[in-house]
Amino acid sequence: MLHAARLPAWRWPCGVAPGTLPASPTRKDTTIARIAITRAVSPALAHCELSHLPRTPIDLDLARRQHAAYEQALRDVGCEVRQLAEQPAQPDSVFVEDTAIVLDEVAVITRPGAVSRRGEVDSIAPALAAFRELLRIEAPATLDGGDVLRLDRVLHVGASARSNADGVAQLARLVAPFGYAVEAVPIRGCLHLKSAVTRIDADRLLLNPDWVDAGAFPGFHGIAIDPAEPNAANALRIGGALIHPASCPRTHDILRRAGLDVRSVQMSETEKAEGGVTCCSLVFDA
Ligand code: CIR
Repeated sequence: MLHAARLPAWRWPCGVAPGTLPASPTRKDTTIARIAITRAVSPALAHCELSHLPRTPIDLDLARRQHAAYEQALRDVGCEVRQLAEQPAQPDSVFVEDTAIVLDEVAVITRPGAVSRRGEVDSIAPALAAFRELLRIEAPATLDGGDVLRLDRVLHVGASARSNADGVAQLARLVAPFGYAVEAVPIRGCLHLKSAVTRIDADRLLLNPDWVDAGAFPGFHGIAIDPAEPNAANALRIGGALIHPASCPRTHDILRRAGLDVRSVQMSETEKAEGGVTCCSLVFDA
């Protein structure tokens, strides 16, 4: 049930002015809304970081239309979408997932592994400060939100090219007081842990067994993607629905046969920038 009326007044998308939103979280409120923070596609998206894909032309207008449809899919599954202003100097800034880890109790502002992405965090922090106490990953640590898979009270962190051992150790120290354990997970051949595995319901994971071992997640049953769709393991679970890229129809069939409510979204242009469905939002209960 959504009771958005009890939330702070909404004043974006012209940028977040620190101080215009409440300085401290109001966790005692009994009302709950599911918030999805997104960011408008940067006009510089074509200059994105690429690790595993060759650079191919990105249609910016199509990227923006697809992003709008993605935001509509978030609304359709019950989210209140709050879009941050575009960052023209930050090509990858649509991928807000990498800038923060939002837990029930606190939010951790990350220090992205790609130097070109460090400027993305400054405007995420005031946006999240309306809802959570903020903690920060500090140099020399690096951590991308796309590497953090929360499974109940365990935060699994991909040992990727973006998240270093200092990042894992700092995260562990920051969240231990709130009852979370942190575990590093080896990955291979992909950008982030959540490129390789995401949670699809209470006890099942969707994974690409070429990129991560199911044995890293005891107590969870792994469903393998269709091998013809290596990027299919990145699914965004919200409530009982699963937002999933339209580029992976074979895996949709697997998921539907497994009883899941799959919501297909076209993501071709952000996929060329190595982004998936989880990357484009930070979803949490207010
Ligand atoms: C990058 O390489 O950082 C971006 N081009 C893609 C980031 C995708 N984010 C994610 O998987 N969480």
